[in-house]
Amino acid sequence: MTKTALVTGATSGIGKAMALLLSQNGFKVIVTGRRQDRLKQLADELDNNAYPLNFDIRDNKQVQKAINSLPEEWQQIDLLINNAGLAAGLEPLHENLIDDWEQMIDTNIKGLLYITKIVSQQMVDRKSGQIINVSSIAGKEAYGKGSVYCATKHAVEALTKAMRIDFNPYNIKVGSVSPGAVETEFSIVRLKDKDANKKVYAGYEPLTANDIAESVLFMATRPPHVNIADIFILPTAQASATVFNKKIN
Ligand code: NDP
Ligand code: 8X3
Repeated sequence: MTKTALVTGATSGIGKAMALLLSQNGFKVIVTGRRQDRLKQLADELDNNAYPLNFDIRDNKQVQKAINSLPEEWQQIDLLINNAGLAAGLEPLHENLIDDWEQMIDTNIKGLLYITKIVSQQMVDRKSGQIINVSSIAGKEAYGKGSVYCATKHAVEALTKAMRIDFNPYNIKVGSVSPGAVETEFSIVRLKDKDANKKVYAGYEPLTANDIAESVLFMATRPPHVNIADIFILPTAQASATVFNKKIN
């Protein structure tokens, strides 16, 4: 039977790559994000196998309205991928903008919770389903100038572990994928600089969004008795959050 995946943050980067790869591998995909034009373009690209849902994940009312608006044939969600997220700012804590804190906490933690609550309810009722949270190396290490982003991803790690326990009686698989540096729009958003990628990824080969999508596809296609709890994936040139083998002339 065709499975339906819901990928949050599918307008760009890792989420978009996951939506494309899952679709190529037989999943129907609900794609979400704030940028309506990109959602429409992606849904067109995926033909009839995608359904666009346009909402800001920080607003629980919008999340509820969007999920409740799904047509009948899209209502059963077998796989939820909590990918929407961001880092905002890269400064020591005392220099951070409070607005950046709010945006990261509201998106990476509260947004993930809002959509998980409504989608997990149907999985609990059916006693089946899978949830994959996109964590980060920042969920495993804390680094300077990244305090609140690291805190949000540490929260994602804690939520993943607790959700696996809460949903254990209901046959729901819960796991995470935890990437190191992936070249997407992440650094452009974080540094509020359209040329950020030229600096951040200079001198080494970062991961691509598709590298992460391949790991997620693997997790999503294991047999029923296998739950991959976490895939921690780094560029070969990256040894920790701050140690890179950079070749810069
Ligand atoms: P991108 O900036 O390319 O993509 C982020 C996605 O999140 C976009 O689709 C964006 O959609 C969506 N999003 C952000 N805020 C909201 C919101 N308020 N409501 C709905 N959607 C939102 O970055 P990545 O693809 O790199 O990031 C995806 C995930 O991967 C994030 O959780 C990030 O923390 C994590 N990650 C990234 C790494 C990296 O090095 N790139 C490494 C480890 C983890 P839109 O703007 O249209 O709303
Ligand atoms: C993104 C990777 O190292 O910028 O989660 O925190 S890092």
